Amino acid sequence: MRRTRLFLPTLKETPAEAQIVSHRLMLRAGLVRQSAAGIYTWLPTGLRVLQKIAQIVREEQDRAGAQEVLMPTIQSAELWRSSGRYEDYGKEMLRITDRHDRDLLYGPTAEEVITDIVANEISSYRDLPKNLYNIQWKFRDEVRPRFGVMRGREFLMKDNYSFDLDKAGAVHSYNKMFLAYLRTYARMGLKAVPMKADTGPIGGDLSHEFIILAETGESAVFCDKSLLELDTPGDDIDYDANLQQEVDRWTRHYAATDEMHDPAKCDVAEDTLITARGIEVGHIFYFGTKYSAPLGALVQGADGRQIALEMGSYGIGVSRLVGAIIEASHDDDGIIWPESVAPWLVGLINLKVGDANCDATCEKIYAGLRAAGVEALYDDRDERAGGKFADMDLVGIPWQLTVGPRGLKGDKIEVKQRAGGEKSEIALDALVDWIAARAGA
Ligand code: P5A
Repeated sequence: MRRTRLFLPTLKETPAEAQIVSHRLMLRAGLVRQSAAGIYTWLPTGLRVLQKIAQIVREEQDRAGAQEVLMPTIQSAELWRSSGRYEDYGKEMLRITDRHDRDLLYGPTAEEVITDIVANEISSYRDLPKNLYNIQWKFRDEVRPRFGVMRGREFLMKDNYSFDLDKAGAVHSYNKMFLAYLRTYARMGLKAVPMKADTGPIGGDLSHEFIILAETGESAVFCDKSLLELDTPGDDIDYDANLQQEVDRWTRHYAATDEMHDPAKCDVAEDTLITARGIEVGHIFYFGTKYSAPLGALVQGADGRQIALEMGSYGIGVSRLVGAIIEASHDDDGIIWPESVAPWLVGLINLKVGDANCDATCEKIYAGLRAAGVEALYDDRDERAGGKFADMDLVGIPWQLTVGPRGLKGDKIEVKQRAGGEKSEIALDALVDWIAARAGA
């Protein structure tokens, strides 16, 4: 992408309304703009990051055996009356009336919609288990939307729903998601800690929140230090072998959110107990037949009897993750994107636009990167070098290449890595291969 064509409105000043660093940087780096309280427009650069995060989430859901669907944002109130949640959900639910006076709502979550689909389409135990997910906008009329996309009113969530014949099957599905979540966050450069959690309006009695420790987090949490040292399962994960043992490796250490913390049951020595704040980037639930029974999601078992399905639901805050990653990875100059979610892997800075050699060299590198499948942002603006460097750092591009008349005399290009700031000089004719071998590797 050429910077002269890109719609990327960066700000030098710190916006007064932003209280936490991720919100400030998202506005300054031109990722989003607020449209109404807790409602944002995603600008091109922000959208690229959001889509990369969604794609990682998608790949790990697919790997764990879930299948993607797309449910509507607008739901019928009828379904929620059947489950008994229409009144219970309260003011957080945005209620809508259509021209025929029918009650609709903007979905805050989708247990009812998916359970209704399964109730209509699945009738035999032979069709189980099933696990369906979607990545869709949700609306919750939060009392205090704040911190930018961290607590929005409209936000992007990955939500999935598992359907099993019995409790053992449902716990197996739960455990698979537990590990899939750890892998998902690790791929974004995040250490997410699973913690015992309260179930609120979703329900059930088995639940974990996935928490990123951060001072600006909205939740108070308590956990055993050793959890931060555990390795996440690798690419070769076999979901059918050793699943329970792998989950136990995590759950045997004490970790609880504020609501679930019980000092009487916490046996962690004082010097190994972390008392901190955290950002909830995911939340998983097992709630048995809470929705399947009232909505009639029953199947015929092997013995011919009708059995209500055992269900769980699993959420990841996709848009919240953009803020959470920035909270975890930034410095005074701006965002430091992990390569896996960076809007572009490489930034190319032309120090002297108009100089024939600089222009031609940049065009050659830019074309070479494209041919090698490396995404690059080419700053071809005729502006001062200082502003261009500052923008690349602010926007957080992982690898920055600088092409200027002085370096070109020796056929050298300067390469800077955003994380750590390390600089090297690379020979022009080796540059594209050098970058392609490192960036995204
Ligand atoms: C699980 C999936 C649910 O809604 N039903 C379907 C279950 N869980 S949850 O904990 O309420 O939400 C899941 C994740 O969504 C993110 N999230 C938000 N992100 C931004 N702004 C909000 N207002 C907001 N509310 C929830 C969180 O990451 C949460 O873990």
